[in-house]
Formats: sequence, C-alpha cells, structure tokens
Amino acid sequence: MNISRLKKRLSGDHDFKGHTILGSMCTEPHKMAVKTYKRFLSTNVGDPGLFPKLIQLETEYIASLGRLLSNDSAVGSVVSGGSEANILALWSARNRSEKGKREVIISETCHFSFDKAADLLGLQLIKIPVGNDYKIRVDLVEKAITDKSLAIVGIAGTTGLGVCDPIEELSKIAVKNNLYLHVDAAFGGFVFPFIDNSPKFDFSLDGVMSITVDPHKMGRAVIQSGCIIYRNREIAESINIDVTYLSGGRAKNRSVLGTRSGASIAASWMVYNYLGYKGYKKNIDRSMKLTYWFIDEIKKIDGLGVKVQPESNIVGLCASKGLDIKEILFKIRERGWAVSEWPDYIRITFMPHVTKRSLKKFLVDLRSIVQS
Ligand code: 0PR
Repeated sequence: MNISRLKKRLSGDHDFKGHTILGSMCTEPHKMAVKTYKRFLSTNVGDPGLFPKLIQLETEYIASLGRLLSNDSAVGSVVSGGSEANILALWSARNRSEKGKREVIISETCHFSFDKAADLLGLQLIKIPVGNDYKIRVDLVEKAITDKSLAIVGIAGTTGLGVCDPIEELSKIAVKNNLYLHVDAAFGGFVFPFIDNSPKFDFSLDGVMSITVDPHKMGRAVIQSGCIIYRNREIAESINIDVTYLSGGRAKNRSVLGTRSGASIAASWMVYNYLGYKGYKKNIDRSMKLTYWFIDEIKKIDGLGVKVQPESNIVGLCASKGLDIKEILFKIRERGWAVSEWPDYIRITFMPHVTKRSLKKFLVDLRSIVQS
C-alpha cells in the first residue's frame, strides 16, 4: 500500500481545492497552520505536564482571543470544535447553578450540539421562535424565564443564515435575572470582530459568561480546533477533574476529551499571529465582497432571492414565482455542487476557498436550471 493508491481510492470525494464546496463552514486551512500542525502532530496536551510550553502557548492564545473579545482575564481551552465548546459551556453553567435549575433558553435556530449537550447534562432546551429577521425573539425570552431557568444562549452567526442574535439585550436580561449567558460564536467569532459596525456580542456585555469561537471555521486553522473562552477562571474551573496518574504529573482536566491535540493549539496560535488583525480583516473583507456580489447576481435571476440581508458571509438562497427550491437543490447537487439544504432555502457560505470563478460557474448552472 502507498499514498498514491490511497489517494486514488479516495478521489472523487469533494475537496476544498476543487472549489465545488459552497455550503460548508470549513475551508482549506492556511498553509502556516498546516505546516505547524504537521510539526506538532504527536503532542497530547491531555497530559499537560509533558508539554508545559504548549500549555503556555494555549494560555497565550486564549488570552489573545479574550482581548479580541474585550476581556483581559479570559481563561479557556482549545478543544475539538464548536460542539465540544458548547457542551463545556453548559456543563460549567450547570455545575455552578443551584440544584433544580435545568432550563436553557435558546433560539430554535441553534446548532444541534445544544441538543446533545442538553441530553448529556440532563438539561432541557426551551426553544424560542425567531422574528422576521431570523433572530431570537427577546420578548419571548423574557416570558420563558421560570424558577427552573439556568442559562440563556445567544448565537453570534447562526448556522443557517449567519445572523447575530441581539446579544446586548440578552445580556441585560441575563444580568437582571441572574442567569448564565453563553454566546455561540463558533462561526461569528472570527467574522464579526473584523467587520466594522458589526453587532456587539462579546465580554464587553456584562452578562456574557462564556463564548465559543472556532478556529477551524473562519479562523483558517485545521480541523479539529474550537475554543471555549470563559469570562474568568472560576467559571472554567467549575468542571475540573483531578487526574492523578499522568506521566507529566498530576493535572486538572476540563475538556470532554482526554487525549487532546497540541498540534491544534500550535497551528491555531501560528495562523492567528501570522495573519494578525489585518490579515483576518482582509480575509473577511474578501468574503463579504463576494457575498454582496453574489446577491447582486442572484437578483438578476427571475424567481430567485435571498432569505435575509446577510450580516456575515452566509447567504440563504430562496425561490418564488412558482419555483421549487427543493427541485433546484436536487438539480444543482446533481451537477456536482455541494450546497447546504434548509427547509425553504439553500445555504451558500463564502469561505476563503470559494472563488469568484467558481461562483460564476455555479451561477451559470443555476440560471440554466431555473430557466429550463
Ligand atoms: N455552533 C454553530 C453556530 C455552528 O454552526 C456549528 C457547526 C457548531 C456550533 C458546531 O461546531 P463543530 O461542527 O465544530 O462541532 N456548524 C457547521 C454547520 O453545521 C458544521 C459544518 C462544517 C457542517 C462543515 C458541514 C460542513 O461541511 O454548518
């Protein structure tokens, strides 16, 4: 067996270099991330005493993200992705709360990782409808609070449409009712801080206790890299487990996983420092330009439109005038495009690997399907 045989066996799968993936939140990692990841592939920070300098790097990286999100005393971990980070956030919220509080108020548009978290942690999600802007209805959040309420979750960059819940208002409600507020910025965490006049969603809001931010989405890092960032150490430590037998010495563990990739930390740190604020801004500016260009092109096609004016680099493509969006989806997939299916729209994500050239080809196919 050799690599070329394996490559041949796997050829035909989509890959980001082929530019056919228009519905994913992942992308081709930055070359510096890949190089760094390879170098530190065998490191396991689940045994932190073996890699004290890597742990220092993680602390530094989390602190940098904390500062980006208006918090000088942020503590957290680089974990496997947004799902793990969301589970950890609700785990901390639950461990710090009084007994009997088990309801989590959250938008109906939340990522399915919260359903997993609730199931695992014995919590109940109280799902709140969204308004015409596809954001959680704040009036209904207030009404949903009971003496069993434990936490509120706001989403900064929803999975379907990339919009930001009104976190500022959620924060006020959380403070007033003494509830834990977690913000799922798995997608938006590497988007909104780099867009001028974007909605407020970070630790500058008093109620926000933790934020999920994924380097393996718009952060240009490698899969698996997610971050859970807590407002302070006390929240982070509420899920600590003491591990006594490690080769590097006794340590506290506070992730879902035991064995944990040090390469993800090193690669995320590297790409963050390599690109810097300017690099990330350039990255998202490019994506937003493509997003708006694409919308202008869509408007020229009779019967197609967008679900909502985007706040990030995600567009919900919808149909009117008797066109059937499911039929369009089926036919566009048949032509080799990988797009994401939602009840009444197709999600297109304008990630760094997406080019104008591939979008032009996609639009040609879309036109021919709609006009046939
Ligand atoms: N929170 C939000 C808002 C998300 O959109 C996602 C995933 C998560 C949490 C969970 O993150 P992990 O998948 O890292 O655990 N959103 C992506 C989505 O559903 C996941 C994804 C990525 C799906 C690439 C497909 C794909 O090709 O779109």
